[in-house]
Amino acid sequence: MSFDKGNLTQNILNSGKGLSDSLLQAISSAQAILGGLESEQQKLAGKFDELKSRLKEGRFHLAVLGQFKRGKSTFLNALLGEEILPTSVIPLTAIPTFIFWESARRLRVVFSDEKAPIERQPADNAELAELLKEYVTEAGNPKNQRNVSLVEVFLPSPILQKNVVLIDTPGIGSTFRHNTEATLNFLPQCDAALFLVSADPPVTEVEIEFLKEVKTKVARLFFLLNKVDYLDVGEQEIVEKFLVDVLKTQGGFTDNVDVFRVSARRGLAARMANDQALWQNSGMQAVENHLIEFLASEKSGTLRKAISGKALALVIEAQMTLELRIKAMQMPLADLEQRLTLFEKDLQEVEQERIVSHDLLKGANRRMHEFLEEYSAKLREKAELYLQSLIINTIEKSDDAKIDEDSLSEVVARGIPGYFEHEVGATAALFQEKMRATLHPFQNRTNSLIEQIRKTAAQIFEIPYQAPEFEDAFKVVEKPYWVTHKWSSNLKTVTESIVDRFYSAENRAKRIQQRIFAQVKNLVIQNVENIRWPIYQSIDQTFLHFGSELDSRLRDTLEATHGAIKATLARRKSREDETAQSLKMFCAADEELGRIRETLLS
Ligand SMILES: Nc1nc2c(ncn2[C@@H]2O[C@H](COP(=O)(O)OP(=O)(O)OP(=O)(O)O)[C@@H](O)[C@H]2O)c(=O)[nH]1
Ligand SMILES: [Mg+2]
Repeated sequence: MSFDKGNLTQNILNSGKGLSDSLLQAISSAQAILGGLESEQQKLAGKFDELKSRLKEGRFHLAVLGQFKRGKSTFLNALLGEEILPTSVIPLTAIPTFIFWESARRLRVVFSDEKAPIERQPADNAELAELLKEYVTEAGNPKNQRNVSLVEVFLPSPILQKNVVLIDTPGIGSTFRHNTEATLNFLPQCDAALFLVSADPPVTEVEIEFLKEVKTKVARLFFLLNKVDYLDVGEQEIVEKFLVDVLKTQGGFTDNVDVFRVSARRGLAARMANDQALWQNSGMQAVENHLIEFLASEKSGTLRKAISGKALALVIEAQMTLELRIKAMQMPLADLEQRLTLFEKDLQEVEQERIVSHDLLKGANRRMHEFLEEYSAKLREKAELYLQSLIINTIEKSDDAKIDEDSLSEVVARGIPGYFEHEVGATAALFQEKMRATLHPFQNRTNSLIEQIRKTAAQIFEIPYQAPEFEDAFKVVEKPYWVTHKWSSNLKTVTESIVDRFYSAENRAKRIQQRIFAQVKNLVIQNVENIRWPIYQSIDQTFLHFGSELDSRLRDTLEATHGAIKATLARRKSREDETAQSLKMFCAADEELGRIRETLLS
């Protein structure tokens, strides 16, 4: 315990030094006060760390999407005011690139295989641009042979300081379909997406199809009509009207569609020449204002409200622990002993309930595994039927004599990624929901035990009762694994048996079909296993994490109530003379927390 009243104000001032943000300051002050007290307060002080990092993490994720060569990378360079992202007249960006704010330039390349990420600190933007070319472009990294899964760029660019993360994505519709899949997978984490189309041609079928998928994944979608420098104002109006019509009639957009007309190229030139009029004229100013100023600050406002509420709940909880200590110090010793005995009787009941809950949790874990096995068996059956139907359709369409195993293998190999990519997403979502539903009652039970302990403590020791704020203990352990997953889709080359030659064309086709079917079976087994095994592990880890999280919450509550009272009693018995001093200190801390509470409420 290293807290004294004289240092209190200094402590608070120091903790908030250099922070202009009042919420961050209130959080840091509460943390500083609690950090100098007993273990139950120190634990609460630690919980403020998470709030601090969530404040910092609450960045606005904005992805730029569109068909290849629409000018996505040029647009982002214009926003950044630097020529960093590679741009070209041929399809270029092959890897999603995330751009974050940081005071020094840095590059981080993350791989989809076992390789450790690469970190670089380029001396200037030119070096950074060169490095990026090596990893994110089709020319530097053809067909993604380096197995890069994403690239992170850290830059001291002013726009990023507005708590925005910009994401450059590979253009859709080029020959690299795997890049489109990669883009679709991270979209749910984006707060908004900008969809770039350009005047030449206005909008294509590929874009409309892609948009339909994007629409289901991103909450806010905006359109940029880029390259308007090719058109005069009259033509721009015609193209914009055409775009809006197509989005409404074919893209399924019913509400108003936001379209910004820009010339990213002029915008970039404006930034390079520091020409404000040209920046305004290029249409970039309007986009910047709308997206970054308005949307990002809206998000940050909502986040701050939520965090301020959580900080308040923690301060209130801390005050309850302080008041319990204060009461235990002020009460006559005999009285304190008596009330403690009463409290302990009640706690025995809580312990019984905790044990029962643990046994029930084990049963739920077992049942979840049984369900997974049944589910996987069905998945195998379904996948096999699907792939068989692909083969049968192909055979039916071709002449029996001309059927060859290589082209049938091709059909299967092409069908597998799309099919399993979908199944993996659906399966993961299903299990996540099922686990959440299963675990929810356990969380409720633990929460009511915690409430019971606190209510009893408040009643017996006559302090005001404060209802705690409960966090969700459910967390799926395991990262989404479908992003980087490679599907096995290659059938082993089958050398046509010599015997086949003696069969009629029809029988020969049948024999080929049988052989391919047998291999499809093996492929299905492998691929379903790729889905089943991570989920199998995730179930166990999630249950384990959940069980220990609930236990530790219960332990913390017991420590903050029963533990604190017992410790005070023991200290009073051995060092009664120190009590007066400690009492003063706890009262001062309680008072300061009261002031912070008022700030958070205002
Ligand atoms: N005229 C004109 N050209 C532009 C504009 N914006 C981009 N371009 C050009 O369009 C070409 C493609 O630009 P990029 O920024 O590489 O396009 P991208 O969408 O990132 O392309 P991918 O990465 O391949 O998907 C380049 O030659 C740019 O200079 C613009 O506003 N006007
Ligand atoms: Mg690009």
